[in-house]
Amino acid sequence: MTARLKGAVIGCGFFAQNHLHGWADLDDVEIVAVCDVDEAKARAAAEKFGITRVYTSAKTLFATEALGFVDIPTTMETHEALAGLAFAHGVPVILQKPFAPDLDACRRIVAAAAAANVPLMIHEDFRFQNLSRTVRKILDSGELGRLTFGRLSWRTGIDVYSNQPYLANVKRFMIMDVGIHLLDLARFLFGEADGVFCRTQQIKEGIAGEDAATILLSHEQGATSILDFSYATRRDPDPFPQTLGEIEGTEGTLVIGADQVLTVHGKGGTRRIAVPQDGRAWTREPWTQIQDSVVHTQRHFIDSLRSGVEPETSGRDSLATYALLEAAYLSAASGRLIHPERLV
Ligand code: NAD
Ligand code: 89V
Repeated sequence: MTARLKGAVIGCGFFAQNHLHGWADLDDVEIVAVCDVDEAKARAAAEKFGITRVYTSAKTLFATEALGFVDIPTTMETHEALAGLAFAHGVPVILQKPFAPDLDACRRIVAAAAAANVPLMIHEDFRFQNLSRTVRKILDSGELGRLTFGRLSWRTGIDVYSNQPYLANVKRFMIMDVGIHLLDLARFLFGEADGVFCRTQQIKEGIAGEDAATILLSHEQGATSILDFSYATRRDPDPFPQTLGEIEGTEGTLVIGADQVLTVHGKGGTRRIAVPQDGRAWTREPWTQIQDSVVHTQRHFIDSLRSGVEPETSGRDSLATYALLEAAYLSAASGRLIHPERLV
């Protein structure tokens, strides 16, 4: 049997609970320690997941433990310092999205990982959803022909502020929180983009940033895509957290409908595909789709460490996603079409 890879989790807050469940589902991984500056959160996680060692200082964690990797599901302003500590100890890192507050910080983290020769992956999970992988397979089959158009739509009215109160106070809110997932998914499905136009809106009163945005991308291989996303949409049923949309090619169309149902229309006719969920014991609606994808993201990270192959959403690769994010904010501020830096 393959030896279990020993890891630690730094940050035991809201979303880390999914990470801890996910690691527990991987037979070839063992989380040997947790760390949180809030000791009560670290202790609660350790107790719930049967983890023996608890730290309130990442410095002490790295000085004490021999780790095969570290998972950092903290918010982005802590990432550069925490990842830097891991690199100094030669420990591979998986960092939750958003990568860092701006592209320069992302670049510094990627450069530090490269200088230390330590693997770095961004936990960008939308592309690892069962739905996204099924769509990618259909595109790879060539059934739709050459892609001409795509729309990815993510609109909800859920009260995101109760689970993640810090989102009410951030100036760069919706593109950073959800747009980043769709920008990565657009790269995954339609390829790299060389033009970005964006309009943002602040619909809810009293928050610091935008809570809705629409982005138009021109892709190098010829398709146009539209990404529209909102936390201020009143809809019944509320599709949270599903990405809906459609993809058109010269030979057919794929519609991403509610409840993970795809309708594929091609030369051979029309068919419906119901994309299954994993059926894990700990996942709960409406979060199942995202919770499943957390485990797939973790699996990909561990497989890439074991094989020595750069992960899909490595730090280096993710620079291209963050270049699109910066271009979207610049476009929204200037009203202009922006040509982002080609970073991968
Ligand atoms: P949170 O505030 O609930 O949790 C962060 C935890 O990190 C807190 O417990 C905090 O005490 C701890 N922490 C902060 N600095 C630390 C340090 N230096 N050392 C140790 N612990 C430290 O945040 P959250 O809502 O769980 O969000 C975390 C990240 O997850 C965010 O970046 C968010 O965007 C992302 N997120 C991703 C998804 C997804 O689908 N991929 C969903 C929700 C949240
Ligand atoms: O990814 C996030 O941070 C969350 C979401 C609801 C999209 O999972 O806000």
